[in-house]
Amino acid sequence: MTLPSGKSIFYVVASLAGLFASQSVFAALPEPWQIGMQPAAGSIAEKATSLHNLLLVIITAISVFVLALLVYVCLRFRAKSNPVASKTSHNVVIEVLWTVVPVLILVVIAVPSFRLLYYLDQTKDTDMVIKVTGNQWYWNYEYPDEQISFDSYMIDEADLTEDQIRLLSVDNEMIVPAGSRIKLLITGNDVMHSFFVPSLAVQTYSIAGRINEAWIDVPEEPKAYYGQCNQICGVNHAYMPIVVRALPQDEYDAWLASAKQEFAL
Ligand SMILES: [Cu+2]
Repeated sequence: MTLPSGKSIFYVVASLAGLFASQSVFAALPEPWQIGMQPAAGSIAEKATSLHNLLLVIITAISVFVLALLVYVCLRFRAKSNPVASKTSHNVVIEVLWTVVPVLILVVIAVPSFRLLYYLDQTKDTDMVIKVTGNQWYWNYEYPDEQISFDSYMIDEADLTEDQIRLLSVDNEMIVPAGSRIKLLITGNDVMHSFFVPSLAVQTYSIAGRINEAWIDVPEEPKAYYGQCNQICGVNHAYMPIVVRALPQDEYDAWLASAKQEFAL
């Protein structure tokens, strides 16, 4: 028996890794048993993820500290080991500490938090505009500069093809050029909906008679970003998913040419 060469082991590992990663390479969507957030796509999502990671460290440290204090107090000051209770009612040092330390922690949280809020509040240097309208129970995408508009319905489970995803795939996806920055004008036609694509870190209410602005940075690689309506909007709320598909510029141009035939306003 010959031992497998380093090269062939590499190929086996690489192809296995490819097998497991294939879905996540081309798509950002929820995975079975997922615990963490979806991989961040675009500058807003990256900043949101790093704030989330910072908060996770802080809240974990606080929780562990409080738990340790509780355990210590339960053991040290129980009746058996501390028969004569202390009569202390004030301690200036401790009171200053438990006021100042939480204030400092809140300041540490507030600075990156406000920075992120202001960052995503300002829509700057966008390449194109897409108007998103929530309906019971589908989305409509309008590209005002291209004079096209189309509805996007979920594919029924019975009609799914092999490469489509149950409850997430749609008939007409929101197609965008990879590597672009897009301004979203989000509105509604009936009840409230919410346009939510976790990997792109966009979650904005869709409300009739009101236009909410948001923006997304679409990364360079061609990929599909899956999302769902995130505001209970009636009996089919769970069946109005969102697919934002980033295509290379030439494929986007080809799609746009055919869309102008099919979806002209
Ligand atoms: Cu909904």
